[in-house]
Amino acid sequence: MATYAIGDIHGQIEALQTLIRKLNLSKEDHVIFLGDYVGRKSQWLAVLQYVESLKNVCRITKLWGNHEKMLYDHIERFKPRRWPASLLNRFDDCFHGTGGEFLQFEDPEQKYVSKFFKDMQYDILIETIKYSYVLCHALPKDVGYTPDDSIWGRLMQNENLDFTCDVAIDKHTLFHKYAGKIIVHGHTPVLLHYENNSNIAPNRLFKYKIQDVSFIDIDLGAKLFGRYPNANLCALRLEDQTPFYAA
Ligand SMILES: [Mn+2]
Repeated sequence: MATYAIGDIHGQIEALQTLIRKLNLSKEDHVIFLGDYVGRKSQWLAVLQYVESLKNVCRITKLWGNHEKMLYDHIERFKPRRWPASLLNRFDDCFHGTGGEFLQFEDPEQKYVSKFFKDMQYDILIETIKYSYVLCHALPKDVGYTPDDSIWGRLMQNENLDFTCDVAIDKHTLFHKYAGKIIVHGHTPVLLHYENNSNIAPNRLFKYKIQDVSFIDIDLGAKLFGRYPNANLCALRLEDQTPFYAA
């Protein structure tokens, strides 16, 4: 039995299928997706269908990413069969990851997408013999002042080994409740850390530590496949921290 975390897919169905084949999954295995299944101008509907089909292969847990949360919130708010172009223009900023294509959806597809989002969660605690983890898209749910803050907050280490975050977060919870634990997250492409520190490999997972909290960033910028040579997709086996890569 093995437990895997898979990072941001952003509609890259071929990379996801390549990666899944490398894992040789069986019924006892557990795969936790860290969110951001969808992405503009990508095969994201195919990704949703493929992720759902893995329920026949192993146990899966689906975490929210900010991109599908934007899509879901708009579906819930408007529930039209087709969205008028005026609405699309007005909310273009919110749709930047997803919704443009949604306008073209037929009703059964829209229902399918709504259904996919019914059994999502924000984070999950996983204990293995050696390690104590919390898995999340960007930050654990209770570190955000709202759940949505936790899927948007981008933590960046700075040169003083301190950090910055682009949303307000509950630092006390982060550094006390999660002290000694390992936060496995996506949302921030390792490429962004690499821009500050060229010793980091931009196409491999990135381990770092802030105060007593350890972090493993497994977002390898899959949305840039075809446009950036180091784009990759990563799965991390939690029992022994072995990484698997699509490319
Ligand atoms: Mn994200």
